[in-house]
Amino acid sequence: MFDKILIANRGEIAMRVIRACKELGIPTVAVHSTADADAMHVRFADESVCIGPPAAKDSYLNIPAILSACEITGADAVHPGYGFLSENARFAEILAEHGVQFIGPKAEHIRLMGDKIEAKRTAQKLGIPVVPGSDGGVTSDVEASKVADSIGYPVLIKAAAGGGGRGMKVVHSAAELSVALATARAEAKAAFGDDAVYLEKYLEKPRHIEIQVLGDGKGKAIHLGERDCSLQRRHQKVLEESPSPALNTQARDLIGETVAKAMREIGYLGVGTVEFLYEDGKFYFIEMNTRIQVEHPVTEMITDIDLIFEQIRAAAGNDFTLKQSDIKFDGHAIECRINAENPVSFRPSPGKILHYHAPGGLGVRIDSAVYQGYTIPPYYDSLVGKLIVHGKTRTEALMRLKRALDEVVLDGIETTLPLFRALVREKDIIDGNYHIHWLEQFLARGGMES
Ligand code: MV4
Repeated sequence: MFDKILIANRGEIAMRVIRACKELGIPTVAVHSTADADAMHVRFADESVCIGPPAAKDSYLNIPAILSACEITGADAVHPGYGFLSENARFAEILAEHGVQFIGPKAEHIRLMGDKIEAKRTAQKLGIPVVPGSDGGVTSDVEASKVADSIGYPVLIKAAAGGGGRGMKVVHSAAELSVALATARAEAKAAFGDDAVYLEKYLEKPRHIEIQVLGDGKGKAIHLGERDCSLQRRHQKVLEESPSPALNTQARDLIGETVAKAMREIGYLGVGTVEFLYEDGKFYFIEMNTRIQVEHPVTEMITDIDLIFEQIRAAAGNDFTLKQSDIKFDGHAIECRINAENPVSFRPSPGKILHYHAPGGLGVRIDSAVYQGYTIPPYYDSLVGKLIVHGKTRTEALMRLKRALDEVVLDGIETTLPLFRALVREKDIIDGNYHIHWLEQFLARGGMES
């Protein structure tokens, strides 16, 4: 195992990694910007190093500063959390060149999945179902219109270097195609420095269902079921749950085993998430994320597997002890992302937390890094904490969520708590009857005002 782990992140995920390290008996190093001197991860780590000014590009994205912090403290591994440098293949390589282990997948797999065209091609080759579309990138109008005619309109233009919803364009008819293609290409070039785009059949009302995988990097891999993350706003997930209300055991086992087999074939190391759109009983691969995700706790709650622990074990080169048959799915979990935002306008609301009371009781988990008196700085994302509930059934989990939401006290800033208090009372949510556009439609019809 590692002698000392440096956490190249902040907020609740830094706390989550510190907790796993404490249980493993591994000392930790926090890094922080000048704006985060009072942050909880700095207090809970064994050591801390200030790595730069508030702007992320000068601190949490500052590779030389993070390397120096490893050197100064003698850390032999870095956990990147999510966001920041977590999917930066070059960072993983630079650490390796300095004798520091990146806690994440092999650099080649990070790079492969970062290119959405290559990722899709690889997925298809590995037997994972993909969205019908162009075979790789499209370069000419003629090629694009051939593909579009064969799959049928509407089609979606996506950027190879995009992902997470950035650089997409829906095209409804042949007449719009040429202009849309030129625009998408120009926008991709400006945003990512890469104008490669590809075409897909546009799915109108799918769900977003993702499969959690875990591999040892030596050809063993398992899946840990799915998370339904269909409730999103502007490509930001708002509420996630597992199991998905849309799947049965047979559908889960089939897609899970397909994905796990693919991960065995490429020798995937550590945790990963394979994202699908799910419509009319069929799965369509869209992307793979090569990092731990914000919503990983819902999987932890129903499998009783510590994903950060497994990630660290795998990165240290340990052989797999888990078998697919060891994985049992127990009950139902739901996560709410509580953001420091106005619940109607979603404008960020940083500031001082005047009163804080966390909910508790059976089946309630909070992953957060705030405390009463803490001032949320304006420089980073607005996630304040995650409320995760677990119950024997979905009904029980929802009941528990409603109860826990009413227990939270978080004063001094605006939060998205009122949104969740409204959502748990919506018939479609109670029935599990929603898709990727449901939340934006709910907000557009004034669901929060009425
Ligand atoms: C799609 C799609 C419909 N059809 N692809 C958006 C984020 C990126 N990961 C993929 N996205 C989509 N890809 C096809 N062929 C609709 C979306 C999409 C979406 C996907 C998941 C969750 C929320 C979404 C919101 C809008 C659009």
